[in-house]
Amino acid sequence: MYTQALNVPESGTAVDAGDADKAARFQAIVDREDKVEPNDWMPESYRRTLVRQISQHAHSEIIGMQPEGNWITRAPSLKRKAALLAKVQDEAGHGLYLYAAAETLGVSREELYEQLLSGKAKYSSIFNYPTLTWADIGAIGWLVDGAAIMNQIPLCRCSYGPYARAMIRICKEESFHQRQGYEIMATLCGGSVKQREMAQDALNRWWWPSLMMFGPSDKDSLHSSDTMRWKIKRFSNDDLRQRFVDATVPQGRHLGLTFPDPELRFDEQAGHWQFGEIDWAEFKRVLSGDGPCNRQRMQVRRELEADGAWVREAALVYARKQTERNSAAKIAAE
Ligand code: BYC
Repeated sequence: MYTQALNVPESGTAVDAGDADKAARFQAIVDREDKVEPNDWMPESYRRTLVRQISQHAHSEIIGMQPEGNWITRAPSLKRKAALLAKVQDEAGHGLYLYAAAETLGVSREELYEQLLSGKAKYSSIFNYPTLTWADIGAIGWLVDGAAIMNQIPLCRCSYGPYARAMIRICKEESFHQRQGYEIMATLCGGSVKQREMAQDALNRWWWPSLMMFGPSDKDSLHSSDTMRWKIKRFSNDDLRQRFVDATVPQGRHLGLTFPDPELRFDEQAGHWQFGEIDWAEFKRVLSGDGPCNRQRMQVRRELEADGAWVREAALVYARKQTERNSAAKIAAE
């Protein structure tokens, strides 16, 4: 397809076509909903945007293991422990598919890790909040994975093939995560007064940070116009945030919970739940590294990176020895 038309020198097209032609043909591919694949010609800005978004998404999955990992040893039953352990392992898997998708754009995994560890690359603001009680694990599943699904289902139709394909499996797993979170909340809400209070407290603390996951308001979003033109993003930050609120408020009310927003009300005419103003100063603070847990998250990540160094070294030495052994065997057989 596109690769054949533009990148394969024998066709002559790539050599002859000017950049403007290539860009127009690229946009035509995007507009007719074909997928762009790794060897296809793409504008440098498209490639850079994808590396930025996919790698930040991958970092979010990996850092996102920390707040939940905090409760694996303290889960209230064997069943809950097994489910949480599986969920945290799923997040690691998501991170790895996404790093692999980013690598198809010509960036190495080491570079991406380095960008995370140096603070150059962001990860989702939501993972800079602490998990204080078991109910937080329910709230994360219900709200954080719920927000993730709302944002990520449209990414299954993203114009870049490897990212779109990775998202299909990720979304299936996120749906299961969301359900297990809601089920934890439902169990707590059907329990003792103390358990209900714990669920309400978790909702109070996670509600606003969950709304911030969708990013700045449309008027302040830096990248949306490009990413929507390129069909990386299909809906704006504010549209997705509204969809999330509309889907989630009835779920919370069904559990008998209240939302920490005095301005929340259903607008019959618009058919949407209206909500109050997000604290954008807090959002900016968290993004700039000054949230409740930013330092702790990065310190843990750095320690894990250092602790794992011997595994990476051992794997490289083993791979080198295997190659040497194979070539020695080949020479002997000749
Ligand atoms: N947190 O122009 P904008 C998960 C940054 S993983 C931090 O609107 P864009 C899960 C943004 O990067 C959840 N930074 O950007 C895991 C940009 O900064 P740079 C992660 C944020 O890219 C484990 C600047 O603000 N999901 O669900 O068009 C367990 C301007 O924003 C945030 C993804 O990564 C934020 N909340 O839109 C459970 C999904 N918001 O890069 C669950 C893929 C914005 O210029 N990503 N920024 O330095 C996306 O869909 C988009 O990148 C975003 C932002 C909607 C997040």
